[in-house]
Amino acid sequence: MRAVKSRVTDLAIFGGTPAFTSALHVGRPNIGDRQSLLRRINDVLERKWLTNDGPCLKDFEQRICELIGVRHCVAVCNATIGLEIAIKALGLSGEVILPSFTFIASAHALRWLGITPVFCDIDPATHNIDPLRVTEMITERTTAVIGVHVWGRPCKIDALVDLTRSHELKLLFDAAHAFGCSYKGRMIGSFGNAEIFSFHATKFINSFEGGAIVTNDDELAAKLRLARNFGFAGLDTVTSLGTNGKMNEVSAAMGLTSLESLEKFVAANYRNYKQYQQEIAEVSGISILPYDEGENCNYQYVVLEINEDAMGINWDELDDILCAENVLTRRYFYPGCHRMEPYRTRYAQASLSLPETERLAAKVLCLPTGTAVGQAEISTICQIIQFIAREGSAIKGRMLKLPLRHHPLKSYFK
Ligand code: T4K
Repeated sequence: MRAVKSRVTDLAIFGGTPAFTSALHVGRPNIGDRQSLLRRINDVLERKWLTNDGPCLKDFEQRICELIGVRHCVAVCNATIGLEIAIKALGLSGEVILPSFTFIASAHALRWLGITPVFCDIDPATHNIDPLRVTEMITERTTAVIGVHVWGRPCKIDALVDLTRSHELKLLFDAAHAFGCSYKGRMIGSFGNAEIFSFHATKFINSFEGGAIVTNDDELAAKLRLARNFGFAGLDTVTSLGTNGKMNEVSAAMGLTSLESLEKFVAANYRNYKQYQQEIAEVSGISILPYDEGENCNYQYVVLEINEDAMGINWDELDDILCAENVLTRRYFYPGCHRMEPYRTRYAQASLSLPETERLAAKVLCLPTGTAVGQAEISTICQIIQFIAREGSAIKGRMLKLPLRHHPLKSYFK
């Protein structure tokens, strides 16, 4: 077989031909059975019941309760609104502790409600909030901790439950990545006061846009349902403050259709993860974040950690090189929420207490996976990575001379 790249100048970043003619994305949506989706949408149109507690929504919520083994599922228009509704319904105020190594929505949901996010460092082995560090961040203003199950790998839930219980704090989980995953054999979704899933287009189960708050607390669930629908308790009775967090019927139809293909999507993600793992295993300077195969897992992120000393180039350079080949890797969650506005200006000292977050954010890259990526494409990506690792120092030398980097996503945001 002809090598994908045999000379450094074959790399597209140095003028060679890109390995792929069209872009491979991280987060390309999985599409379930089209006929099934179109049938459902047709039914929605026939019923002329497009939103507000429709039959698709009820069915979707019921299916999630069964799958997760949780009493209540309140589906919402996206996970960010889901977080906001849950935060409000739990009466959080003052300060809430959460990791900085997460998508910005986790922090924004708090700040949007006038609550101060207090960023806590992570355990570099798990990429999740470090319970030992949480204790140090608790003050008299702290009302809750939000754990984020980053990449679908569960937080140290037992430790977080113990410490929030002993300090009488609420415990929420941002489970945006963790639908279909388990912790000690129990499905994510039934821990803490509530957990929030995302069904955004880029998630392995999607409802175009969407999310769900799940809880075993009956009283909280009733509050969440009211809050999702402006606080309406009857046709013309509003009993509390609320917002519009409703999921529409077409989204719920897509969610139901996605759920039907859940096993197929997980199988594709697992196959991709194992192939990347095998083909990158021998590459020095790169490791793939492992998943606990003894648990349920959605394998929706393939996460690389790059060791610059061993590889010769850093994660940002690898990102640029792969993007030039049309492999649109993502640097999630660089540079960390604390280095983004409005937090960067308000908490200028935050990085001092977040050394692990800073180190990790500058070495993590996510690779394309999901049903849109095939075995041949992964082989090509791995061959390019192997080549880059072999030629690391020669590539580094040339990169330094480049006048301009060609990252399509980075230039889009400039
Ligand atoms: N908490 C956590 C821990 C989260 O990760 C997220 C969201 C949330 C809370 C909030 O959930 P939602 O409110 O969104 O339900 C993406 C997603 O937009 C975001 O939902 C997700 N996390 C985050 C990790 O990733 P971006 O900025 O990378 O999205 P975007 O639009 O650049 O999409 C990524 C790639 O996917 C693109 O290169 C193209 C491809 N794509 C995207 C869409 C939307 C497609 O091929 N088709 C599509 O329809 O944030």
